[in-house]
Amino acid sequence: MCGIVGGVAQRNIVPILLEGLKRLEYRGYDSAGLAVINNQTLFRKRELGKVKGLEALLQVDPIFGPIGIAHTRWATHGKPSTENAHPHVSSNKVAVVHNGIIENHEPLRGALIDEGYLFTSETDTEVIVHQLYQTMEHTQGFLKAVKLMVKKLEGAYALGIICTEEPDTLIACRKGSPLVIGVGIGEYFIASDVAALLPVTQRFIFLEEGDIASISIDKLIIYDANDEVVTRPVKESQLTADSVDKGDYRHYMLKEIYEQPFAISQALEGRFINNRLQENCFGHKAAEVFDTIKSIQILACGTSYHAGLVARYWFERLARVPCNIEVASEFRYRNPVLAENTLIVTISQSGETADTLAALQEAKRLGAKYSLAICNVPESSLVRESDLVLMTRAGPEIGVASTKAFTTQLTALMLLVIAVGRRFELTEAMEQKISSDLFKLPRKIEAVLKLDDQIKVLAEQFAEKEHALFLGRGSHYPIAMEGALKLKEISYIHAEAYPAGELKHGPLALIDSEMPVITVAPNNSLLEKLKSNIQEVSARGGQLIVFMDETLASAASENVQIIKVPQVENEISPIIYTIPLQLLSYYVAVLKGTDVDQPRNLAKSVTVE
Ligand code: HGA
Repeated sequence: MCGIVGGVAQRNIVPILLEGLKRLEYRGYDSAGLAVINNQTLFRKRELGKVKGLEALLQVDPIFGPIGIAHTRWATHGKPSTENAHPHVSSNKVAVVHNGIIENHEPLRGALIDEGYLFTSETDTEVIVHQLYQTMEHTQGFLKAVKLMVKKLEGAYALGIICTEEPDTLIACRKGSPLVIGVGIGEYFIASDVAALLPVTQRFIFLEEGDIASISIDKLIIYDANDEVVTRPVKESQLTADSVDKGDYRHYMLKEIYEQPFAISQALEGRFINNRLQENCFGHKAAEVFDTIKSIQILACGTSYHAGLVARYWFERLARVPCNIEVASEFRYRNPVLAENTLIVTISQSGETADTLAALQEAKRLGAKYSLAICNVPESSLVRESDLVLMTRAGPEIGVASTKAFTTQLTALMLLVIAVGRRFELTEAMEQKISSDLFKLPRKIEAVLKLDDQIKVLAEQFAEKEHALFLGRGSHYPIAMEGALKLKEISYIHAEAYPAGELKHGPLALIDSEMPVITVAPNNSLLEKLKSNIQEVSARGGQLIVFMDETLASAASENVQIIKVPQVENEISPIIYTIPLQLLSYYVAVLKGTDVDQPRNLAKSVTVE
């Protein structure tokens, strides 16, 4: 998604802006640009493609200035092009960078065109800058004009704005899209996430909904949604500039796959005493909420949705807790019926996923009394808007294709199953068993990661394929879905997942010798059923790759390859079987030469609807 960086400094801001943009590249984008003011004159550079293209442009034709704004754009309105790249300007006096969508851009644009404003892009963003310029013509002062202008905007925005008439002031606005202020020494910066600013500060102010900040070198004033001056706390980030480095790994994704043993141990750290889960890890109101609830409604998107699907199996099978799950973007417009005393559980890596946030709002509108967020970013909107929270503690995840965020979400969800399940049919003995299994996870994952070389070889069979099927049963069906999503996301191979029992109801027609069928086959009560499904594929000449428990007798044949997965306890097995599928999609993508960490068309933190 779009990334914003900006700042007012006692030095040339351009290198800080460029470094910030590079640190936001992981979010996914199609073009980049920046604007600075120097001696009351606005200078702007924009380029289609990567930040390094913009950097090259600046080397040939440099610009300088102590105040500026910069942007990586992920197009929503208007194709990726230099003309549509931000910042957008009006009369070469005002410049704006924007993250979000202005829903009423069409009527605003029409009215501005009637007044003679010339539009040079297809974006919704350009209306903001002309609307501001138009307001300034009738208003005293930059800040006052911004306050009046935003009242005309419908939709979501984070904005960074500079203006030659007040060349020492940067204005930042937040409504529906995240924005932070970095507090330097005699300098201030803004960004859509803290990662952009870590080389210049670790002190951050998180703007809240409706905030407008007026920022100059020696003064920061924040106005809240009611136009009252407010003081927002300055928070110290634990992250350092190195936290988001690739280290010796070729891609962030591979680094993050290998970080999973540590990430999961962090997710468990300090949350148990003698194999008993301490419920206060969900927040001080946890016991009161869990005592009241009668069912669970999970809301999430993408990979987080798959984590939720696994959790539904766990909630119902292990603890008999009624559990529903729905894709957030469907839930929010479906006008669903919520049973009384339902706990809304949202799952999002960034905590800024626009659809999930909106679905939570919708659930509250429908009368949901309690909400709980499973999230990786403590300062995020989702965390702020939920009654209870369980942080996944995965650490920064930079690869667009989620890996460690997913397995830590699953770990966190299992903790929730224990906490809620105690009030239903999860016995203390079961809790003890699950807890001790969870603590074995880091070692087990280390063992699974040793399959790396074998999977690298396996990946060679996929590089020329156009389609693949993934099969699983029970709580491993969502793992097959996640495997298919990973392969799609980074290798662009069309992949679909089916519950293995569904195969004969249609997808079996696709099977031929060109179709790889990846099957997740742990040693559980569904194994015999799954074996029959494997036979159905094999009998029709399908190419089977079966990830199977090492303790099982293998039945490899000409068209059935077996990859032995270290033996694992039943309940945590979905977490384990995720790992080889992550490695498979990674190595296929590397062989295909795709942009593994920033796959085409995708964004990391999906902050638009
Ligand atoms: N609507 C703007 C900004 C898009 C955005 O926020 N993407 O994450 C545009 O299309 O330029």
